[in-house]
Amino acid sequence: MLLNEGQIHLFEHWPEPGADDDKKRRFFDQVRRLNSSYPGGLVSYIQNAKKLLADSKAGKNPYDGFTPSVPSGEVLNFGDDNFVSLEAAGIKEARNAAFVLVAGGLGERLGYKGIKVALPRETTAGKCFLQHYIESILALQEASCKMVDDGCQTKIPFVIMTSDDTNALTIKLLETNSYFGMEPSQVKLLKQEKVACLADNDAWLALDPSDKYKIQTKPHGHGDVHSLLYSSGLLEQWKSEGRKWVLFFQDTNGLLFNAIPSALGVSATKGYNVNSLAVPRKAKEAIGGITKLTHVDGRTMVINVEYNQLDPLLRATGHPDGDANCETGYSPYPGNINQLILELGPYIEELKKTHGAISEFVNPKYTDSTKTAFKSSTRLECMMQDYPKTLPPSAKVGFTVMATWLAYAPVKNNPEDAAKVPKGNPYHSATSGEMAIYKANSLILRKAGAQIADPVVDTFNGQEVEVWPRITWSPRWGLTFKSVKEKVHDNSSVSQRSALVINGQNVFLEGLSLDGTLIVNAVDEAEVKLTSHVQNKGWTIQHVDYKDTSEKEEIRIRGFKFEKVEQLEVNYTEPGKHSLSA
Ligand code: UGB
Repeated sequence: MLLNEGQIHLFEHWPEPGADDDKKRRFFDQVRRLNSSYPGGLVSYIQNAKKLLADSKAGKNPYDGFTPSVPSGEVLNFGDDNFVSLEAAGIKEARNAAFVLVAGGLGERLGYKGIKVALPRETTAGKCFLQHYIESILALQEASCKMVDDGCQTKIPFVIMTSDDTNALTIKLLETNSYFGMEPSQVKLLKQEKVACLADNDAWLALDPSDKYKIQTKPHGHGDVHSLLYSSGLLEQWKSEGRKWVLFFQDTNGLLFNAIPSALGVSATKGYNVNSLAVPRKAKEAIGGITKLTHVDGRTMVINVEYNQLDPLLRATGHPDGDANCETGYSPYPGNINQLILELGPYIEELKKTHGAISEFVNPKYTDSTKTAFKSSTRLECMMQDYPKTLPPSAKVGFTVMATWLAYAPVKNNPEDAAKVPKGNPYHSATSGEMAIYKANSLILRKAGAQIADPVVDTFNGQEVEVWPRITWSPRWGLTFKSVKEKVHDNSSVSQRSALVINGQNVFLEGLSLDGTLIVNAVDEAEVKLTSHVQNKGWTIQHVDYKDTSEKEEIRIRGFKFEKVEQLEVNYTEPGKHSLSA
């Protein structure tokens, strides 16, 4: 098969039969794996590569014939009546959902050595992203079951797509933390395989420079999640259990679950087969733009145009300024945050046709303008948000826009690159990712009626950010705006230098006036009212330089740490009514 596809170079250096037999077997083991993990096998891979490489050499625009325009979608305003009723609709549906986290990427832009889901979401409570995601799914499960009140025993399935780069560390993180409270049977890991690298325009497979019996491989992209789900049989299993929705999300967005209930509510009430979450996008921001594409033949689709392609597409279609902000100060194209909600039934029907194969692209770096040689080997890639590209025009494809402060704060850029981001554009760093949690929680409490002090501005690792009071809570406390509002009363206040951690479901802010650090831990059966003035020296923020190797990497990348000078920590372990008074 390899010879038929013009790959004789793979064998040219082989010695006579009998020599290097173990290495030759190992080579074919790898070939077998590469063949079975790609829809259509290696023959398809090589043929697709030849076509895409020829198109790339010819400078063919993948959007040839398409004109972009600004699509219209659902725009939600946090906390208004529509938002609250959509959240309620979403919570009701959550028991029929399954969650899929794509976490196969190494996060090269962040330069962090471990897996990104093990990073702290914020360092006040110190929980990692994976813990927060699992606790959020469990909170949704509990709230959804309570809402239908039929003694529901449903367990929301949680799939994590890993890769060779992340699989072992993800398993270790789950096992050493008892799956963060989730039943291990609820969690399934699907490992994506890398794909073969391509050495030239003829799609010759590249050999590993350090091992001539090994084909060099690189990641194929998050689009693999569809074929893996299809071949795992999980989709059919979920359908037989009566599930209706599959929610996809990425590794480091600590705000995402603020947006899940209402977005799921939009999917359910609008009957969307595909619903993408979006936020207002700054021109040149490294997130795709959701765009309506109209072909000369009349076809239209609403789809993500990736950040590196939006500018050339706009310039080629009569927008000389390319990817630019409009009078609102934002790009007119909403920013894709790669949180997709797919309706399970139509998703399965589509995958039966495609087997989960997603439209691919290739991005070779050529040595010169003749485009005859590559600087280094390349490979085909695919993106999960390209799923709607193969859908028929009858498919209901929509999107939901929410405020960035509420829904999107990824951790992707290392401190040096973040500091170079154009002024006014988001940093997408560990610093901004953590500060965004405090801002969102402060604004949510404000909207619920509490008096939360204004932020101060400070600079960490060269990034100027707003520092709000360090307020954080477990997902079971504040899953929806309604649940927060029920627990917060007007006369509570938190000063700017304060930190407040709430772990417990029935903790009420009733006249709390906090100036310092307060940590409240309460069992479910305890009903705790925070009614008094709490004052102490609290936790101060210390600057940390990212080059300071005496600090842990997860601290260095955020540029600050807390000095825990004084705090009040209260633990309510007994059922009944309690109140924290002076
Ligand atoms: N990922 C995998 O699981 N496997 C892979 O092979 C590669 C990645 P990046 P990217 O919302 O912020 C995406 O690298 O691809 C996982 C959208 O394409 O962080 O540059 C990886 O672990 C873009 O349109 O992002 O950009 C991570 O969880 C925009 O929406 C996820 O895939 C942008 O994200 C994303 O990988 C965004």
